[in-house]
Amino acid sequence: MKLLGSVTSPFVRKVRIVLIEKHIDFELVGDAMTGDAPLIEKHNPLGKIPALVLDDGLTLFDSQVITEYLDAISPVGHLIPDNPRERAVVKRWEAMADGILDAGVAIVLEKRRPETEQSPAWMERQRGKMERGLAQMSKELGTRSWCTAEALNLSDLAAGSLLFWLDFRFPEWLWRQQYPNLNALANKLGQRKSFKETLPNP
Ligand SMILES: N[C@@H](CCC(=O)N[C@@H](CS)C(=O)NCC(=O)O)C(=O)O
Repeated sequence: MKLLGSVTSPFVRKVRIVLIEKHIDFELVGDAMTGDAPLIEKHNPLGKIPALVLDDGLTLFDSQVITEYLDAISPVGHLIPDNPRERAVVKRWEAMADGILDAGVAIVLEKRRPETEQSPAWMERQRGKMERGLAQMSKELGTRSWCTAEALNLSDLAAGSLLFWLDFRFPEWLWRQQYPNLNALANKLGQRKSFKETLPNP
């Protein structure tokens, strides 16, 4: 299977981390967004990365569909619980982390527009989603070792993809000091092979 993406996208990183954690072979096509007619548009009409092209040609998107599929095709390192409520709680964490990323990506893109066309009020609204989302994550993590269970699962991997992306794109945000429990979680995740092998600046 081929993963279409870029090395800096946090959504692509989450999928790469899941692939590595589950020992699934894949080929990363890291320039799927570049050029006038980016490759991604041939595979995902929405023009967003990641997209996973399966060996039979079916393309899967978005990242939450892909992570669920990957967990289902291999029993190795089960990442999404079978119990409906536990499953929903894990998926909710993934939605929360991805939602914070959506707001963050929107701010990054807005800042790339000419300054006169930027909307400070709109960016402030996105920032509010990020601030509230991170506060909620910290509150729900509390003193636990992992986000939702006694062992690592998809909720932790999604949270980690978000947290390291904050370091990368919002270095001025001292979230590690603000939320020591999220800092401890990130430090623990950062030791894993899957995170070490997917750094945005290898
Ligand atoms: N909900 C999507 C979000 C993906 C996304 O926003 N990817 C960004 C890159 S980080 C993108 O492709 N943006 C291009 C665009 O929106 O046109 C997912 O989880 O896969």
